[in-house]
Amino acid sequence: MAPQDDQPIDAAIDSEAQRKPISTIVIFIAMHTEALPLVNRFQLKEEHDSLFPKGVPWVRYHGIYKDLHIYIVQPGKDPALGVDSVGTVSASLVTYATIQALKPDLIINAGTAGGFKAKGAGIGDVFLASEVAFHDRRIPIPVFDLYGVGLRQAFSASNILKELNLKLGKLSTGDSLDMSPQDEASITANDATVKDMEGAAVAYVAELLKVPAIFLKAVTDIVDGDKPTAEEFLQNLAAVTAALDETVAKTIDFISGKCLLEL
Ligand code: FMC
Repeated sequence: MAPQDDQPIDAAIDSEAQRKPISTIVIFIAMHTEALPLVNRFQLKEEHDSLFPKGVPWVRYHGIYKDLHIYIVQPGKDPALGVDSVGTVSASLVTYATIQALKPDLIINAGTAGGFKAKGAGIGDVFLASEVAFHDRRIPIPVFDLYGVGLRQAFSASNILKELNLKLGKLSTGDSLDMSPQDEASITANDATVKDMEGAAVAYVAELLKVPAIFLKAVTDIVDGDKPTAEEFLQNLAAVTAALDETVAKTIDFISGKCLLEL
């Protein structure tokens, strides 16, 4: 393991920042379906100012809830194909632009994920990620191999974990919904319980710019089950999104009035 990779991001955030009340939260969500219940719940309004470059499909909602500025950002629809811009490339771009523009105290990457029943995941479970890594960046050269895996600790939010009774698990990220045999071997090596397409990319940017990030992932499909992933994902998306919405809302309530140290 590369020395810089196992340093918890908490250590990179100065203690003064950890003690001041949290005031701005960015929630990065890849799919519109996942974001909509939260936009409605917190009565967030879409903002169309010049914070993001002109012409990009990125979407930003904002509102004030209790003492918090809440932003939900999405990569938006692919300009050519009209589908949500899921995956690591757009996730990292939007996370970068959002941090630069809004300087949030905390990033929450909320979304759906595939879960491994052998590791205790069931449909509708919401996991808090303890750490995140990539499973599709294979570079079999010493040290580059570790760079490819890109293991990073999530901000440790042990009180959120306890208070909301969430499951804790490792998250593995790749740019495919399905799982090739090579991906499977890397996911096993990553000891992951959940698998998504954005988490490790968000973690990379958050670490670069020293913003704490937590990852809330709701299980839409069982990767080591017998149903085809795409079918199971689409079938469960609406119901699981409701579970995710509940968890994110409770997380926001818990965060209100607290500082990073208290999470
Ligand atoms: N594998 C990878 N990603 C996902 C998944 C799975 N079994 N289920 N749900 C997801 C998430 C990804 O992060 C994407 O944003 C979206 O849902 C699927 O395109």
